Amino acid sequence: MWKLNIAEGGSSWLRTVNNHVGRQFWEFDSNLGTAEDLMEVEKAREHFREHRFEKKHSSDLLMRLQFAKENPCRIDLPQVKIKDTADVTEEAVTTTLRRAINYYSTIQAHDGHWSGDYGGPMFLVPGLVITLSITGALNAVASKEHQREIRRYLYNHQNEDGGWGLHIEGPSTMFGTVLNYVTLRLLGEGADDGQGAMEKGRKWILDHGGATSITSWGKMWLSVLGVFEWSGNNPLPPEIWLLPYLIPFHPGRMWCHCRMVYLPMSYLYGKRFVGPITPTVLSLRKELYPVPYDEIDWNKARNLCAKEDLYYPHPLVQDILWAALHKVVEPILMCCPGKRLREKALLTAIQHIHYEDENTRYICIGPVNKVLNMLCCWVEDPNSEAFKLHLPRIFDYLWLAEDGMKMQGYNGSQLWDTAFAVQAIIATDLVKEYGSTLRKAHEYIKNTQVLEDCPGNLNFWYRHISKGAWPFSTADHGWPISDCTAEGLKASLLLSKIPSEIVGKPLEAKLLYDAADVIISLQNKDGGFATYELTRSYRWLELINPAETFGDIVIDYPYVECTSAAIQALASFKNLYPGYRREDIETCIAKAVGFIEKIQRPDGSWYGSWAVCFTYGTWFGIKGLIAAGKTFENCSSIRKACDFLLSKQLPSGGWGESYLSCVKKVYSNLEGNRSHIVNTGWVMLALIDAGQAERDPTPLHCAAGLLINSQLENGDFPQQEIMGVFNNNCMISYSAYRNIFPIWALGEYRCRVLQSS
Ligand code: LAN
Repeated sequence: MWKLNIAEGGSSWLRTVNNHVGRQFWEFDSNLGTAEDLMEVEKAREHFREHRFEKKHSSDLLMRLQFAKENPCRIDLPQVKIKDTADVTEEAVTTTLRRAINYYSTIQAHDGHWSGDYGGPMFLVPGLVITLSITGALNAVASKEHQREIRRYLYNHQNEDGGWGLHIEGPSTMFGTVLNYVTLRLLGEGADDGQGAMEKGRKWILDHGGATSITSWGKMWLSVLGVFEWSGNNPLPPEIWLLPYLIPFHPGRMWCHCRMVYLPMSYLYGKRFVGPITPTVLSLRKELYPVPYDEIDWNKARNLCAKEDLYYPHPLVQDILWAALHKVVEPILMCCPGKRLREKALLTAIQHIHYEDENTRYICIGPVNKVLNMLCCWVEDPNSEAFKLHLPRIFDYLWLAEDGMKMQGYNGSQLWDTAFAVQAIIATDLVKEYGSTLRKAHEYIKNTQVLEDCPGNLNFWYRHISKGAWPFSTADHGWPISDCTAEGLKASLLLSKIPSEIVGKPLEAKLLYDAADVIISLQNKDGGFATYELTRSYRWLELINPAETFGDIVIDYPYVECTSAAIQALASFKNLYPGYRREDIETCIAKAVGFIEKIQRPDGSWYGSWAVCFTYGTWFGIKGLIAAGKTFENCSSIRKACDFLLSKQLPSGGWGESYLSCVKKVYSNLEGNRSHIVNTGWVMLALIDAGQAERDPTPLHCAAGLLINSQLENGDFPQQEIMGVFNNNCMISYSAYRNIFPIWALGEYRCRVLQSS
């Protein structure tokens, strides 16, 4: 049976700064599990499969089954059902909360964090499988059980029309379909699998024009595999790294995710690297195109993109730029004397790749550059230590649920979820009852702060400071993020106000100061906060975004979420430590408030970039302004925002926002006007903060009733539609939100609406 391991190393090739705290990976052990356990797992899988077209999001049941066995939950409290808003009493809410936190405590890992499924995107497994096949490491790294679970996942997420989407809930795209089809083939599936799935997938591809119209990232993957020609790619010259930093499009000025993904891509492009041509590769050349491979017009293929994939169409300047590079510059760089420059550029690129690997303990900033960097290390030297150091870190990205094994969007969301969970539990005012849960979470937060900057000259490596920051996942990952630092600091400060006999010793003041320093250092001139770094270049750079499926990737833009989180953290910090950098903090908050007000939309909402969408952004907008001391009465932004939120309440009493809100940038209800407990939680939190209870508590009572009625028999909450997003167009799962936000919202409701009325 499969087992989730927590905070374990297990390979001499693993490096760690904190004894692997937060590390999570699944392992198969055939000796584990009773027949009954296995049957339960099988039942969950079967249930998912049967309903896979209606309910595309799995419920993270395998982890839940394991924890339920390890920490049995005593629930002696009866489930509460509300028939009428008059039934929403303090007792009903408190019972619901106790049942919810009892349950949520049972799925806390022993190192204090909450694990969970951070899947969603459907283009990550292919990168891994292609890399492992090329390097010949597939069978050595992925056991047959791993491969079976990956295949299960791919089959489970094939759409009814035979294609695969960009993410689990999305319609079929060429990018998703070709890559997942190829992946199944590399995992040993025949072109005709006997069930018709492969045929249907191939039909989708051919009906939509064939693999020449895959997106640019797809072209790159197919090229390294050997089923697409490099001449059918737009150029990604590594020489860009040799340009002076003064130039606005220097990679050092780009968003770190963009920079870190295009870095290894440019290495592979510069080398025109192609893996071994195997019989499967040769066969794929026939399967993926409606015309013979030799007759494909590769020059034309450079700019093809299926309409299903096109979110960000190339502007004309881009096409001109690529054509010039392709036709004029590349030919020079590919032969003497231009070749010398190419060699130098490749050396610079691989140097930056090694720096990134070393300083993330071979986890890398994300799943895309993880596998690309690993491939580059192998291309540089197949016997290198670097390649071996990469291998065990693959498992940090793999997650298993009843829908199969997936590659996650990060090596987890450990710190982020834990910081929110702490705030949620504290908001219920049931702190004494859940002291041990909070104490463990506190340990996790303390153990996960980043204590050092990256080594060397930070400017040379284009890195911001990290010392004192919190990452999104684990200390070993270590990339600092503005709002993760803010949420980590907020949670630490709240915990420091609770007696240490209950929650353990608080973080030393020095470390809190470091965190405040990091936050202040991340403010842009306009007052806003971006994600990992300062905004280093101009918005017009988006013109050269070559990724047709993603928007807003080229620079690190300022966001309402990050800016609001920074205000909240600095405001609580100032309350507790009024002596430290007081003026800086006050100016910082004032400027941040100005930024938030400036980016509010005319309808009163804020666009949330990292979760769905206007409910999320508006929650942050309101919360930031309130934390800075604004009120409903004295701030028209808050009044407008509340009107906006109230206007979207559904007859059921909840809110339910579709991922289409993010894509179209227009508020969109879920299909059938269904409500969603996570959106409902955010809106309740926003309205309670803005004093809705004193004006008219009815909308809050209705929403609370809905949350109470949604609770499951065991105290858990149901997994509904996917709620995370990045780059406007790709969705990502936040599996802990279904527990965190109902608890947080009902907690605030209990203390600030019911108890104060
Ligand atoms: C994340 C995850 C965390 C997230 C929050 C902290 C929640 C957010 O408030 C700020 C942005 C951030 C850090 C974020 C940015 C984009 C990421 C890194 C991701 C959504 C996880 C995966 C995604 C990454 C870009 C995926 C790889 C794809 C590319 C287009 C490079």
